[in-house]
Amino acid sequence: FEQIFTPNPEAEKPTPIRPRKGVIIGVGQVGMACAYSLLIQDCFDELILQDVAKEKVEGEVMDLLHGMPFLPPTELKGGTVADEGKDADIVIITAGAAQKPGETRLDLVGKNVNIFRHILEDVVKYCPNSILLIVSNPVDIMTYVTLKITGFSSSRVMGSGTVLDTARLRSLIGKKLNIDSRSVHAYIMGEHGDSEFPVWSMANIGGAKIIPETWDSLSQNDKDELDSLFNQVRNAAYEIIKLKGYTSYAIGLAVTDIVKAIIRSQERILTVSTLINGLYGIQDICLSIPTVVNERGVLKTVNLSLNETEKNQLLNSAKVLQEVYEQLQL
Ligand code: 6V0
Repeated sequence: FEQIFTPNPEAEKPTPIRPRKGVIIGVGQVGMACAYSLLIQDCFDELILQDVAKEKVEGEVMDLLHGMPFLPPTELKGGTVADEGKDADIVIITAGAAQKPGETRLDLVGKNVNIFRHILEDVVKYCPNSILLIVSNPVDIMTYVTLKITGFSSSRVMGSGTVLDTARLRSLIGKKLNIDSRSVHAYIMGEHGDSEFPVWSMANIGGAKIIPETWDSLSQNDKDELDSLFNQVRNAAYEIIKLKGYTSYAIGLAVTDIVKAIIRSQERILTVSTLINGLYGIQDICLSIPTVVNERGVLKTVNLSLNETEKNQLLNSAKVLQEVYEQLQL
């Protein structure tokens, strides 16, 4: 192809502006939904796909490369953190066993801890300054495991936590009230799993509280409707897995939102899973609390005035996770 261009002999070496480099480890359903979303939203200059299934990586890279003329440029390659992915800014881990119909997220712990041990050794060695974004389930446990194995500062290790569940809740409320879900402000906090809970006391639409006074002051009909919305959120993964075998698109978009908050230093408030030490009396547990995320990673958590029920729900999530930690041998 030499005849296509006339090189400028005086062209200097590329300027030292560092390209923004990301690695996705695990290119199954979730990893590829993340890759696609990250590419179309122009998040990285370089994106590396890593998986033990080498042929799958090769096929996925080929498939996506053929779409690059339709997209902003990203250098997309297969590789590992030890070669093409060395010194990445963000390493996203979606590798591991996924839930099968009927399995809870906590059922996956043993399998995924072993996979993580193997993966993290190289991450520490070759990407020592990266921010780690954990997606594999059970995500709060895997975030904690990652912190312990890597010894990274807690600002540089976060899990996707309840970012997806929060989006599910906002989307369902928006649909019910016929309001753009971006104008619905509501959080799911706690474990990304069965003990998660909605922070109804703070939920509002354009400043109007969904619960104007207390839960007890609501009519039974309203209570039932809110309970039903939350149950749809909590059971969403089970439902989707039953119907299509896995969940992918929404988590891909959620991960992209977190990556943008980091790479563009947006100071977004997101319910990522982070290490909590002291807040609400919780010690040494990773779970989701609204958190400010920027280029440094986890910058600070938002102090919400939770009501008694919500505080107890948060403590219950912490207890559920603590019980799993006690069985882990790290
Ligand atoms: P999948 O489609 O089975 O993909 C998993 C991939 O991991 C496969 O391609 C494997 O080859 C790969 N893998 C396994 N071991 C390694 C290793 N040592 N190094 C590199 N790659 C490896 O699963 P799927 O993509 O559906 O799910 C991945 C994980 O994401 C599971 O743990 C899910 O439970 C979890 N999810 C988390 C969500 C969240 O909100 N945090 C949402 C959805 C799924």
